[in-house]
Amino acid sequence: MQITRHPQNPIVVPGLFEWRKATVFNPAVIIEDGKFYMIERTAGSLTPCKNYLGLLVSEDGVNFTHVTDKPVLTPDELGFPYGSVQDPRVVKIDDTFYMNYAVRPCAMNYYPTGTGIPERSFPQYPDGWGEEDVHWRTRSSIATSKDLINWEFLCDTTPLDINDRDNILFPEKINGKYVLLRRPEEYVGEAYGTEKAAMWITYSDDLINWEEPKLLAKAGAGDWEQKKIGGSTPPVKTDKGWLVLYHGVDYDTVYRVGALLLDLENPEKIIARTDNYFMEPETYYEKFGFQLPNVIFPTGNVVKDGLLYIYYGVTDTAIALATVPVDDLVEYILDPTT
Ligand code: BMA
Repeated sequence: MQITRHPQNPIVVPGLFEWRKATVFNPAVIIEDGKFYMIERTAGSLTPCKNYLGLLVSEDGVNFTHVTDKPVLTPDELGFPYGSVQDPRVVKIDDTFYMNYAVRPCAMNYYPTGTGIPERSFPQYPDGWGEEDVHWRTRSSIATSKDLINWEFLCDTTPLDINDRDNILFPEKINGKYVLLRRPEEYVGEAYGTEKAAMWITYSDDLINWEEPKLLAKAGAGDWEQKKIGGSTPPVKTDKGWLVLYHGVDYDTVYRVGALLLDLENPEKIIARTDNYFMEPETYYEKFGFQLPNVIFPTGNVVKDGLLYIYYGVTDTAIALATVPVDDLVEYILDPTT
């Protein structure tokens, strides 16, 4: 199996507008009317690291330009004037776009060290912001749109008192229900059946009320999943099952990418899973960056002409593209010796 990194990588970089002059990363991507639309996570500064979402468009999936010079979603609009909106994932069901995103009600200050997770401090904010523990945790939510530009809050998909990100909707209902992946950070220990933060799955009739989640996939025995795993990209429907990319984090905070194949009718059933990662930080732009070294973090994937376009944040600094024939990746998950 051959993963091809695009020679123009990183294809989207910071700059141009105040709200994206420090970093851009972890984008959602969807094809609509034959064009590629990207929703980027951005920051204008690291102190505080307040993140916004911007919208870009491309004819070829490689060369992107902004649809608007303003963010399409800000923490302020969501009711968090000092917050941070992060890691969008977009699907379209019927005529509506649904975007999962993570929110930190208060943004932290980040001081990169060049060696791993940046040092952090907690800014002082007015009006009681930052006084409650939940203000510094990450919750996840869904917003809806008809045009990808105007977004409206729909619901929170996680309890507000835990850290829960990597929430990802399936692009269609299964057996009449909406299906969502989650990654509740605190659901670890004997009672939860997993020692490390894992991928969970949940269902809803109306997108508002979600069932108790069920454990879907735990961190495997491989060194690359030492700390935790989480879902990465919206599931892609293939003949052989739902293709889901996921990330694993090791003790050195290196982020790598593996994949799952889930049963089309019963997505709780894992048909196959890569024992090992199939992508890891290799190139300069994947290893060295402004924020966090050795991070590749896919959040968007689309299929065009049989090719899976994988869009991923690199070092929380820029956005890169890799492609692979979708059938080759599926065959690889089913049999890594192919
Ligand atoms: C994860 C998320 C991602 C980020 C990654 C590396 O926990 O916050 O958004 O890209 O860490 O910092």
